[in-house]
Amino acid sequence: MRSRIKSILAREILDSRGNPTVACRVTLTSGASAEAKVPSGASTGIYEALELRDGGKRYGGQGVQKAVANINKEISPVLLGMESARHEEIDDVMKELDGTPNKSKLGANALLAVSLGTAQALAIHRRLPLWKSLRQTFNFVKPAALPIPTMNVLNGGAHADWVLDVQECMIVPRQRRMAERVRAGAEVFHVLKKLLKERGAVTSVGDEGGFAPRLENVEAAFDLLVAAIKKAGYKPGKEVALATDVAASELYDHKTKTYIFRAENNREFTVAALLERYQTWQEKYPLIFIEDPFDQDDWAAWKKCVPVLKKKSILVGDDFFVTNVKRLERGIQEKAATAILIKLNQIGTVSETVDAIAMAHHAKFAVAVSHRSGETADTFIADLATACGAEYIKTGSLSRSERVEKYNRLMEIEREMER
Ligand code: 2PG
Ligand code: MG
Repeated sequence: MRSRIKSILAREILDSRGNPTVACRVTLTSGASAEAKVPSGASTGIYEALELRDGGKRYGGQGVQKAVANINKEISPVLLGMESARHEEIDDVMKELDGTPNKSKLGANALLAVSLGTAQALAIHRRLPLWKSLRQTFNFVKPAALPIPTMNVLNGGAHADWVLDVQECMIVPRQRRMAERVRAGAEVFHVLKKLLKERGAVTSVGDEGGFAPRLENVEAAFDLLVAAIKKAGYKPGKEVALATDVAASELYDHKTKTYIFRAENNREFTVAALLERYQTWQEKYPLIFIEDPFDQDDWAAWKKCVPVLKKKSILVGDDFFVTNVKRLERGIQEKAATAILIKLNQIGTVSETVDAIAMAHHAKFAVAVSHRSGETADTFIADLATACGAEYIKTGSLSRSERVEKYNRLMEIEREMER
């Protein structure tokens, strides 16, 4: 009785890029109260749920006053008095109120703020760590476990003015303990900075806290990472592997049906040529994770290449699946990928996110829970990744607080799990 929703109050805040986003405080009848903050992407997939922006002059059109008003005036009155532990019901009521397939009436940013805030307030009410409370509320296929982090230490693509064609070059520390993974990641990150300085390259960081130097090509980026891993005293592959987010929807030319690497003098790749390049990467580097290797609509390419590439790497659908069970179901049926990237704001509620995770795990797909390039101090994804036993978490580099806070939370969860 004491965990019913007593009040919901949203406001406009800024994300890590200085753009407005939605924050929402949910207070329960017990007095438990939490404020959730919603992230925002830059390389957004075309099938993502809609992020409602105001348009007009304020904040260059990026304001979220409409989404905030939708929470305070439309959603809040309907949810007051509802039992916070019945999370699916709450999400269903919001979906019905919105009534559109992509949450374009009220905004996925509005729905998600309420959904996240409810889960966080309930955890406080239960006096449980969030990951434990999530396990009480939802059914997960796998036991709770800490994920392996994929850390984006070299940024490119839309996140770093196209200094590099692939959006993210990541290191993947595979130590037994989370604290050791974080330490290995940070040590490699610092050695990488030294190596860049020695070459006279810039060491300023991109949106996700990774370095954004202009490098000759993607291979040069991987070479640098392997050198940094070795110099930091780790074995490439066994102790620290590599991952990449090609974000290929951003490279795809719909007219010519080719992939254009603009930082490499507009080099054009057919699917066959791109596949060959990926295979060379797999031979040369310990590349265990390739995200969005092909365009979000290029099902033929995914289907053709995944059987070839899956022996050495997991093939992760981000823009391809957009955390959407309909797209994921097709992907599973057609064996078009082997893993899914999970982003809460691609779909807009916690329940639907959990549904996508469950479908993936049932199909033996790997799950990588992910941040967005525009982030906040909210660390919900660290708890979600642990609660669902996600194989991976992708939450940026070892700098910028909005990234590092997730790692700090994961190390805290490790201690909570040992208690
Ligand atoms: C991605 C994400 C996060 P964005 O493509 O995987 O790294 O970027 O949030 O800009 O979509
Ligand atoms: Mg991606």
